[in-house]
Amino acid sequence: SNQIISEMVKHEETPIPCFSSLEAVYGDGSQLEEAELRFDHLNSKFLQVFGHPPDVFARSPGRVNLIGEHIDYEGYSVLPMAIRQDTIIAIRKNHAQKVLRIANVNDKYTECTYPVDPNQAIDLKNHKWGHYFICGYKGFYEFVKSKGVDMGDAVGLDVIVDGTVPTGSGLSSSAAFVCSATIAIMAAFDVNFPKKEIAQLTCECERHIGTQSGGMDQAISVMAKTGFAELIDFNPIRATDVQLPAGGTFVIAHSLAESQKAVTAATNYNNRVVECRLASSCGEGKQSSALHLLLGALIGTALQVTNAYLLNFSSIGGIVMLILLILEYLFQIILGIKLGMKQQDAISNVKTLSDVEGLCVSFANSRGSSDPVIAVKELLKDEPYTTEEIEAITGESLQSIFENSPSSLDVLKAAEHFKLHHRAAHVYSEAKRVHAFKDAVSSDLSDEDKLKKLGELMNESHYSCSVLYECSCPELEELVKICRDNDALGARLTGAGWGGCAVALVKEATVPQFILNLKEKFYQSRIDKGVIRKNDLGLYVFASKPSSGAAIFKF
Ligand code: NG1
Ligand code: MG
Repeated sequence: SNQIISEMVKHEETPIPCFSSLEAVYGDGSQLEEAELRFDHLNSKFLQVFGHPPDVFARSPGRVNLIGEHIDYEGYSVLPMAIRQDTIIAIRKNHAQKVLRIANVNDKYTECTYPVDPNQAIDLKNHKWGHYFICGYKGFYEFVKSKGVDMGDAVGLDVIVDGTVPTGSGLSSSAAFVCSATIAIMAAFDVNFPKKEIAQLTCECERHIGTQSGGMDQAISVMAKTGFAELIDFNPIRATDVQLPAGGTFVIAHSLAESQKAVTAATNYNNRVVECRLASSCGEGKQSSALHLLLGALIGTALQVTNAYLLNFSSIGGIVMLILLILEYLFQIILGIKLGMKQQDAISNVKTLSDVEGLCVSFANSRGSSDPVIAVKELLKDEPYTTEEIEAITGESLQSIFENSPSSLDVLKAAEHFKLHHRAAHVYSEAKRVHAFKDAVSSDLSDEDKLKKLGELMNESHYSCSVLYECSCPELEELVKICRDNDALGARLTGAGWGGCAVALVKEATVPQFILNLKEKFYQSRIDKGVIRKNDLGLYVFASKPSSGAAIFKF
């Protein structure tokens, strides 16, 4: 196992591989043929648009998340695998023209031009597909600057993009684009870095589009290995290979509802990030936090319960117990401060639900459990919190708490209330399911029993996403139900949700029949209505094997 560990470390420490032929990434089958066509086409399109061939290419894949949804930005591990669909970018430095020209092989995406200034602001109110390239561009310059590398004067870049990851589908077309852009820019400038640094860098890059992303998509896109799913840990980013049990296949199926996260961020994705932050911490460097929030909620709950007890004159023991708990809780904070932690530090260091897990666990422990979900149940009320209620607890206005985060302020504008209890309950329970999934894979159960267990965990994950996190939609609910009714061992939405794909775990031998059933029961009516074309079905429902990560090509 020492050898395995050292290989693991080596993998993350290695730079993005550079190949002079396609086989290393695309194998030698039909995928290779398809890739050869795409690279030829990119080359000739490049010549046609820019009048000369590209210097270098970079590719980065999309991903399907098997389990661990909406918890990466809360600091918890997730378990995705790369899919074969990817974004390929051809690039060349252009010293003659001080402009970034971003074209696409697909005419649907018209050429975008941007200035070469790495400090340019991205016009978020006016969303354009090329913005994703600029995410990589800005992030690249910030990164090299932080490393003390002098890039000299900015030069023009000629770029053509070819992406096959379906957009708005929860398969991370955005990360495939941002990662391939960043890596193409690196390759054009002839620099390379360890994969784990690029995973971190590309995660930060994508935040320039205005989503407060966690790092899952970029991490798997950069660090994936053929044949393995990866357990991705954060802070620091790490990838551990997960060999899935034999006999099972993951089938990806599109609900045909498109989820445009860059456009709906304020009400969907960023809203949940903000809710989690409020559930755990209200402070970006401010004196308000989880500690206040949990404490306020605790006292609130205690008073409520105490009132109830007093009303029916029973259970003096219950009151004593509650008072003890409050004292214990206060004691923890005071202890922290007495042990040398400044109050402000104790408070402002809490940003995510994983930061307060320790506190939750010790609270739960006092109740004879080690489950943070128990603490959430008792400390955060079931009903949504209003802004006024939260401000009463934190003693500070939400506007001022989030004053440095414009995208959070957009969330506050759009939100009526905050479902702290439900969101936190999802995050803590989902985090546990990821580890249960990983443990089942490496247990000594038979492959068949392992697959059964993985399927159950996927079903539980979907329930939690749908009911507690409310990131599903009617089309996904229908599709997941059809998957289960047709013998999937488990099925769930994948990616951010609110549309996009479901992933189903299916016994390998039954995959063709399963796909036929989905076609008949879900897609046929949509074909009849003209929503999709029959010939395109293969784009919307397909079996997927774990594919390889990002690469550079220089021929
Ligand atoms: P998708 O579905 O690819 O947009 C998003 C986030 C992930 C993760 C998932 C939910 C970005 C780039 N990606 O993925 O980090 O939070 O939602 O698990 O925002
Ligand atoms: Mg995305």
